Amino acid sequence: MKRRNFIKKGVIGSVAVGSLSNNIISMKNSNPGPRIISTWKHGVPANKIAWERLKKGEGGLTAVEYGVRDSEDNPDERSVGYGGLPDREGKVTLDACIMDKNNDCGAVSFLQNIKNPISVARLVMEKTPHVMLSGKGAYDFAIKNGFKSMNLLTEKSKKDWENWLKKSEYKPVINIENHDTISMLLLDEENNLFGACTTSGAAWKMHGRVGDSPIIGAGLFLDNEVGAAASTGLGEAVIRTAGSAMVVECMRNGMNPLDACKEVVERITNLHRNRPEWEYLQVGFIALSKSGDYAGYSLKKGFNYALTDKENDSVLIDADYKV
Ligand code: SD4
Repeated sequence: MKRRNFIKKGVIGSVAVGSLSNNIISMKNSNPGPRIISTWKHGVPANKIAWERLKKGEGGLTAVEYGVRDSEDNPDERSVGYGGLPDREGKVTLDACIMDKNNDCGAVSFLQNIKNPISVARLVMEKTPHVMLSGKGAYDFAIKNGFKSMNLLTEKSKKDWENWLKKSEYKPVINIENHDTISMLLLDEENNLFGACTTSGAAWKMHGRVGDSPIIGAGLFLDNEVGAAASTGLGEAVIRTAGSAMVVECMRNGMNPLDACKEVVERITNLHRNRPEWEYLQVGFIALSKSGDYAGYSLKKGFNYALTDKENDSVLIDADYKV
């Protein structure tokens, strides 16, 4: 199906607003107004902040940036930014990326001692000819642009790391107390898409390990003609399947967001069923189409995501799951 036809079908073929329980809403028209979805329960306050920024006219990019910064700033969110769980050497290393309606994007990976990697990612996008800066290069760039260096390892995270060292067993917990990487997708009043994703990555990873979250196409992808998708969970599995890009591509080929997420989770399942990490593997996707349809779907139970729009003041939705 040609791209234009697909988009048109999404508009003409849609029906009245459905219920939240079936995880997908079909829109009455092509301008559903602003809509924001983001992963996990920390998406609830993050969406509120993004929504306020959007309402003030600050634009979709600033809205997603400051939305996810809420999780980066919060030391009680143990898998994003300040207070995130460290790698096996006790270092907190951060990954983030951001993308706008024009496919412009910026990312940082393996960044240490800077609290807001998402804002550094935005600057990479706006001030450099590159898409991603990593490690010391990303840190130096941040410092040069006015970011402050700080210790991101809180006492709480240090204690958890010391406990982990006793067994030193690497088996990422499936849903870490229901909070995890934050990925946010936003559709603005003009039907333009924006996205952001930020994390401290898998706890107890090897030093230097980079996950899916800063990789455009893996942790986050959007095509302003089709839709946007983002992931959470075991990054290696998402990278192996180019997860978020594939969700968007499935939408381009006519699938609704829920079916697109299911299709990619199915591919991940088939690839990993016989691998040792299957035992602890969890991946989840959120997707938002150009016409405002949205969904969340995960491999295993426990994934949820936040929705904010004119009718929903940041509600938490349990995602459907495969097994
Ligand atoms: C990663 N996807 O680094 C991220 C972290 C995450 O559950 O979402 N973990 O693999």
